[in-house]
Amino acid sequence: MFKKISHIGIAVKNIEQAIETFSKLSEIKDYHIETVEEQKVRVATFKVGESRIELLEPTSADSPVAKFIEKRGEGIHHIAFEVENIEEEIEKAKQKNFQLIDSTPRYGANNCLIAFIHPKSFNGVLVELTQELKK
Ligand code: CMX
Repeated sequence: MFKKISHIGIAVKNIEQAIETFSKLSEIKDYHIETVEEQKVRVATFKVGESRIELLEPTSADSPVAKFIEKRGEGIHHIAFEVENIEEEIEKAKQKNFQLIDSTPRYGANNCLIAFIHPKSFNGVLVELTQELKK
């Protein structure tokens, strides 16, 4: 079962500019940036209460986020739900015939294991399952 909304990922062309805009709008000044090589993105994370906003800038032309921006423009890219045990949730989603993009978890931003479910499986919304790793 999903525990909470972990974060919303937003595809942006220019992360510095998006950070400035989101800081101005939210009045949240704290954030951190990291690069997730495997996903070919630079991620700026803002903590907003119990959840986060992740601004995603592609690091190469073949990044999934670059393709998304090319096809659909900037905007909401995915919703991530926190789960207790990602492998169990992947198995359950498979058994319920959801189309898994990742059938084994990968490493994502913010010290998490992640796995994506195809937007065709859920009304055009790309879903990320995420399990926080203990620090
Ligand atoms: N949300 C909603 N729809 C999306 C989408 C998204 N994020 N990305 C693509 N689509 C749509 C496409 O527009 C396309 O729609 P149409 O069929 O109507 O044209 C459809 O999904 C299928 O696209 P596709 O050609 O099969 O596949 P793409 O090459 O566009 O890849 C996807 C789509 C979701 C499989 C790919 O982006 C993927 O594997 N994503 C998971 C990894 C990822 O997104 N990583 C970046 C974030 C990492 C992080 O947060 O750490």
